[in-house]
Amino acid sequence: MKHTIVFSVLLALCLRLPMLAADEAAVEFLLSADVQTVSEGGNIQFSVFINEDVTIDEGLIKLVVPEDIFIEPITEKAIEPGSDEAHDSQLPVAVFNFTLSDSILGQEEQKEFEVFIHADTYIQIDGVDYFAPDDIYETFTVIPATINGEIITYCNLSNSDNISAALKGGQNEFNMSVELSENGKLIFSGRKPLIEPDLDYKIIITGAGFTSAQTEFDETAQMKVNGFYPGDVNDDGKIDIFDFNLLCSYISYNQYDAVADFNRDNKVDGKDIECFIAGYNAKKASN
Ligand SMILES: [Ca+2]
Ligand SMILES: [Ca+2]
Repeated sequence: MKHTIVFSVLLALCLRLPMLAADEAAVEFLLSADVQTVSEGGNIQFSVFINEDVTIDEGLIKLVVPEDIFIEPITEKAIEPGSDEAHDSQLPVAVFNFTLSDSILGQEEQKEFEVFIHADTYIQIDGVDYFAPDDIYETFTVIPATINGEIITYCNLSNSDNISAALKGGQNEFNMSVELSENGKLIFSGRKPLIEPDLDYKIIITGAGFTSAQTEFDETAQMKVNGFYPGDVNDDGKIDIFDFNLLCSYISYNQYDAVADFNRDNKVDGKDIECFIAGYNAKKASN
């Protein structure tokens, strides 16, 4: 009797083993990211798939992520016993959403990272555990976050000479570049620095012949800077008769000075008077 039981157990094992081996060979774990390139402060999603149709009894899906680049990442998803989750190759067994810190790169222009499936990862199918190999990974590239916005100029400019933009928060000031877009809009842009949450940040625009302007930094909105008015020749923050007299004297003496060349066409002439009037009126309307 005892021998019969032992024999039966062995027979059962023999019948089962080849089947397990076949199954184990067939279950493959796959990892994919929704984007290949992500900005500092941006989001990236990783999905773990099984290559074929399975019903999972239970399991644990775990990732190995680079240190200090994601904000409070949750890297484990348990599939509770008795879940009986049906999956096919299109439906991920686990999805992980990560937010990148906004200060990963320092001065580097970009950097590549890898996320692995942790070797503790397993799924149980029909009572059998299938572990993930430890060499399944996905790469992604982090690039700097940038900020940009439009500077309203009240008259059409030929170039962006002698115009500066900066992002300022507390004692920190970061220079932005300023350029004219193809459709003639004046745009400031630059790399987004590490934003300290307890500081207020402003975009500040200055330029020869213009009143300086500033606007609250708001990365969630399309920023527009108003108040960069042409016409302040003597740089006292006002646009008045003194500026107009200076402008007229430059024109009548045929003299060039960048402070009176509001439209940046390298001439001081009637077009700058038009800019002056536009700036004067816009400033007056805003008061
Ligand atoms: Ca003035
Ligand atoms: Ca001009």
